[in-house]
Amino acid sequence: MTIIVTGGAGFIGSNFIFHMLDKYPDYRIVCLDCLTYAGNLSTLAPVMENPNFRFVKESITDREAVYKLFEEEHPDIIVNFAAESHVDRSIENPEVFLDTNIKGTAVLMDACRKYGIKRYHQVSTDEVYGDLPLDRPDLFFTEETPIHTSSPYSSSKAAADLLVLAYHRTYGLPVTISRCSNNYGPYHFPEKLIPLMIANALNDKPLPVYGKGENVRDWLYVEDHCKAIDLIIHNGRVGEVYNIGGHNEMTNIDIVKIICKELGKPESLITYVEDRKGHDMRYAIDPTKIHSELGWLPETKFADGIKKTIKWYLDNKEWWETIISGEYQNYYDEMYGSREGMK
Ligand code: NAD
Ligand code: TDX
Repeated sequence: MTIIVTGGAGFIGSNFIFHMLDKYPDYRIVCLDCLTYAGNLSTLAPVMENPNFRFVKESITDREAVYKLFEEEHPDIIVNFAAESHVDRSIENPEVFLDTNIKGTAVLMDACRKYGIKRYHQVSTDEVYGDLPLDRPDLFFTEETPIHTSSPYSSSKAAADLLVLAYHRTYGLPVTISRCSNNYGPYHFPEKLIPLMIANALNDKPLPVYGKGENVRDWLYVEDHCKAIDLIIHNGRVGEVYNIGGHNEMTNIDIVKIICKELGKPESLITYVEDRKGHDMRYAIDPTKIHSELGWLPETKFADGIKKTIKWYLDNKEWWETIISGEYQNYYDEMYGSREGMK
């Protein structure tokens, strides 16, 4: 079995590669990643010497390079993690999101049509459903919830999902889609809420909470997401969408306070800043389908997962300190420097 994992030098893709190489020692895993600011080759250092692993530095938007890779590897399965993934960046500059997230998905599926494939799996997000109101805790996203996006990021992911379903109906491509809630865990890029707060708290820097911090996200430990995708590519029904989430809703402010407490840092570091434009209020997944069809359930409780995650950031300071000391600093200054409260 040969699996091409795109975006495998990023947060979830790298965790997925580790999971697959560990669980299936006879599988060949090929990582296709062009190493944007979010891709980090040092993350893959533990598997670089593994004879069942190959890294290829190309973009999923490069048709020639993608076709060449298919000719060389004859993959059975494609798992597409490669994407521009940060909502705030999409608000500043949508174009690259359209290019990678939509065109890149089409190029990969064209290669699947041309060379034949057992399964194309699209890693999508709960953000394609838009948001839920805070005063309706009885509402959850199901696979039938209409697509209703808020940001250029979620719109580009939704467009890709629609293309994937269209390639299934029009060309009979054997596809599956998973829509997961917010992940956390090792190798999470420090622009995202949890690692950003851990890094800032450790450096005694302000902790920028957007708006009132009352927005709700449904957090899932990254390993549980990887296990769900593993189940879907092996046992999921072709043409189907599977929601992934563990009923672990928390407000942003509660998350930041937990991080302060775990690190022994004062809550006075918390700084309320200008809100994200179009900020989604609440995400909450109903995972009934993946549970009843594939037997998936999350294994890591948030109380344990956040401790493991914080320990990982403490034990791997070099990984994130290298990131935040480089080009990322310009991004941080641009994104936060002008926000009231952070000047
Ligand atoms: P990430 O930003 O950490 O990693 C993205 C990876 O894709 C990087 O290694 C980057 O170099 C690579 N990449 C970007 N453009 C590329 C291109 N044109 N060609 C090849 N590689 C390219 O993202 P992540 O958080 O690991 O998310 C992975 C996937 O999961 C994304 O599709 C995202 O939409 C989805 N997702 C993420 C979350 C989350 O909470 N992080 C939740 C649900 C779904
Ligand atoms: O500095 C911050 N302050 C803050 O209050 C940052 C970076 C975020 N936030 C808030 C915004 C959100 O309500 O925290 C929440 C989480 O923000 P992000 O970590 O940027 O994640 P989110 O926007 O929820 O999107 C994530 O989950 C769905 C991923 O980045 C997406 O790729 C995924 O599809």
